[in-house]
Amino acid sequence: MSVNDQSATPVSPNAAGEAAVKLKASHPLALAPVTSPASSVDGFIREFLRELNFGQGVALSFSSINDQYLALARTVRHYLMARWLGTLRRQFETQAKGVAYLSAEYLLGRQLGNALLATGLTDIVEEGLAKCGIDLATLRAQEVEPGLGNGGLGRLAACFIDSLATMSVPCVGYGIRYEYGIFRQTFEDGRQVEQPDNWLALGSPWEFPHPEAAQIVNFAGHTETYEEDGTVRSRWIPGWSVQAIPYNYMVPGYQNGRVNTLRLWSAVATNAFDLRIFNSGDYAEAVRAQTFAENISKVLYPEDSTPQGKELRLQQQYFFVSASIHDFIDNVLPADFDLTHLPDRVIFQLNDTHPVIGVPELMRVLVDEKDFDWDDAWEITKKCFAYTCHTLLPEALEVWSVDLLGRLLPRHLEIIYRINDEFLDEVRERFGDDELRIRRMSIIAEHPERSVRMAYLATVAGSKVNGVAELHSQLLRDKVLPDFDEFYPGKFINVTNGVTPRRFIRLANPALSELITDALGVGWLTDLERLRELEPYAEDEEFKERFRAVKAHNKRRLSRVLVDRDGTSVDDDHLLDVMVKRLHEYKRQTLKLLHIVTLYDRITSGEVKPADIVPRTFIFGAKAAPGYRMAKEIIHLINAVGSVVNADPAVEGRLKVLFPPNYNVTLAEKVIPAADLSEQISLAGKEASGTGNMKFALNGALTIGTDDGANIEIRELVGDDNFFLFGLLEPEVEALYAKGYVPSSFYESDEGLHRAIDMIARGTFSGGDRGVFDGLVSNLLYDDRFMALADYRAYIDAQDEVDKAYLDEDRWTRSAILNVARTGFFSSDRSMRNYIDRIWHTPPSF
Ligand code: NBG
Repeated sequence: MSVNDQSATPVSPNAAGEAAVKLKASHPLALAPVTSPASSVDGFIREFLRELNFGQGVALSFSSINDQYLALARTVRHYLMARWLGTLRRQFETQAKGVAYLSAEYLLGRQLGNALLATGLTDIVEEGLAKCGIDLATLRAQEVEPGLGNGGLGRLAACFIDSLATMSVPCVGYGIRYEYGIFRQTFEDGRQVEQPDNWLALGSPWEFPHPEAAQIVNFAGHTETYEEDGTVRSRWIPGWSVQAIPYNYMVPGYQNGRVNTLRLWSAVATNAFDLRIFNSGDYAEAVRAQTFAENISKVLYPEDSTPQGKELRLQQQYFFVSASIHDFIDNVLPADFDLTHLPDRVIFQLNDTHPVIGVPELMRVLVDEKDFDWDDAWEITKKCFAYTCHTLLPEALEVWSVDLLGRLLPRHLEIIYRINDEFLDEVRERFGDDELRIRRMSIIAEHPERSVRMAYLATVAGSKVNGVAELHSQLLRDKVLPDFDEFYPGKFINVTNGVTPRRFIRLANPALSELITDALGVGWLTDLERLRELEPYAEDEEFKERFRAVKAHNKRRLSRVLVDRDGTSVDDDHLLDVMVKRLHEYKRQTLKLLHIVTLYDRITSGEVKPADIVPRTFIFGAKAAPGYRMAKEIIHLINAVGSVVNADPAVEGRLKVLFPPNYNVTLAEKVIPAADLSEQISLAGKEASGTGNMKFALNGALTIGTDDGANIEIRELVGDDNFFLFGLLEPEVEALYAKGYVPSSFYESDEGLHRAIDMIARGTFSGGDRGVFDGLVSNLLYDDRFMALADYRAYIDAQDEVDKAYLDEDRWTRSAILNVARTGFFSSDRSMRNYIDRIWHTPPSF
């Protein structure tokens, strides 16, 4: 069969032996091809050139890098296509229970490398392209990553769908196709400036729009009651609506022939909406309406862990959740499906509170549209949802004012009220008229304004509620939702987060992967606990030498990237000390800065000789929410300290501070494998889990960290000798708050701290201008909500221990190897197994 035949000819379902399933001719499954293109270098070249010539419309000799990248992406996706359609077909046939992962964010990272890895085509493609005179790495670098998430929460969703595909578990990821993802960060005079992230501008070869499968999503209007066969029913008369157009993305499993789907929704105006206005003759108004509708999926809110209660955000949430639930019912289930059995077919996993409006939406669909009795509908709904909480910060728990919710989604508010009434009746039945308890547990808060507590709604509706690390889950039960834990014994569980080893070890760190494979053989990438078998190699001189060579190689690779993008570099012989994560006060980038300033002070004051300091390069990577003033001041200070330190001959060759702008998944894949030291220094009890911490440990960095989030589990696994623990424990933090925390007392009593803060206040890093960092300094001295000053001395002492350990090269390498060997637990495959066994009950389907 020729190349052309293979990829272009639709095959009828009957010819493909699918007589058992009756599909409409228009059904997407009816077009499933049965073969993939040939997996040979020549076959690849033919396919690639065909895409370049006939898809992209250019000859090789005239093609740009972008042409080549797009043609390559389309060629690679052809290889996945048969598997994708096969997966969909089998899913439709078996009707096995699957996961519908509802997440407002997916921080995917680049797709090409992952698709090549999943198909096992990297070598063939590299060779084929080389024969055409093209360098694969250059084309990979051309890809703009889809930054459809802020940080850990969105990246976790991406890791989870990767694991589910790799484990052959049916899953559809549902989310929003933001036209602009997380902003592109630049610095001007050291200050963050946000630029729009126009990730779609050069083409988007990984997506498949399906306008024919659009859903209508309604908003506003009013509700009314009517009688039908003697029952009073409600209906919603919406005020306006938009269309949700699905864009499908392939989520390939790792070399297992499975491809799941990520379905992201894009908003456009409905025809009816336009027409009404067009007919009134107001063309400009009609165009405005279009823009209004399209605004819904225009931009990702750049807030991480601190949502603002903006109307457009609620619109986004309802938009994607409503479209997804309808999509599942209309397109994934067979036409005659009895929704009583919905819990046997799907579990909607709520990734934080953003999709919680899906609970009243499913109730509305069942009761108002499908004529279910309320109680029956509630029984179904409770079995169909589960909720993951990702935070402990009170300001991060979403609430929506009743006023706004009632205006935008009047029927949903009625439904929430009824859910709440019935829930509180149950509470009264159990605990009597304990009004304080009722007020505490009500889904509706009365102060400071009447509002809906989305986490409570999710807890009442969810079959399970999970936290994301042991400590977080425990605090969630004991501190955030203790009444609910008492009321629903067994509902709260822990599932510690994980990360995909495909992207964060195999793709990000090929040199380490090769070393591991040389030692263990293949198979560890889908069975990460096997890294344990590396333990004996921590004593093997040859292995240790090779391990060090891998780190050195990764540092040089990072250095080349930094030279290219920013004109900065990492010195080979420096300890590479890295803090990359969103900028947030609770994560305490300022504490890291105080350490740097202290080292700088030690040298410039003559307290220590430069030669006696372990040379370090510090790397920060962090975006601040554009409206978060203090976070932006901290960014400014990091850059200010960097400019002074990097230009001072007194510390040359000993200290260097780098802050590459626009930290994203692509940069993470270069920074993490090069790091020696991973900074995980949040105030104990504030970081729900962290996932960066896991990526560093798996790539052989040692952690300096507090007793917080998943750091605790990392330390338990790697052992105290291979982890630098410091700082207050969570109960000590609580006790200090209770006693009355006075940050200035730490400043007064610790000379090093005093000097460091004075240097900032005096203008050492702002050209002598004392005013520049006033706000930041007084915040530290008189508020310091996250107790950086209280932990300063312990942190500095722990860093001095780091220096000592680093000087003993043999000990350091041993610890680094043990970090890799003992952290296989943090594979997202393990997290997924926990969700499957304890929450979803969705076994692998084939
Ligand atoms: C974040 C937490 C992290 C955690 C990720 C993934 C939010 C609301 N939460 O600690 O801050 O690792 O979620 O669970 O973004």
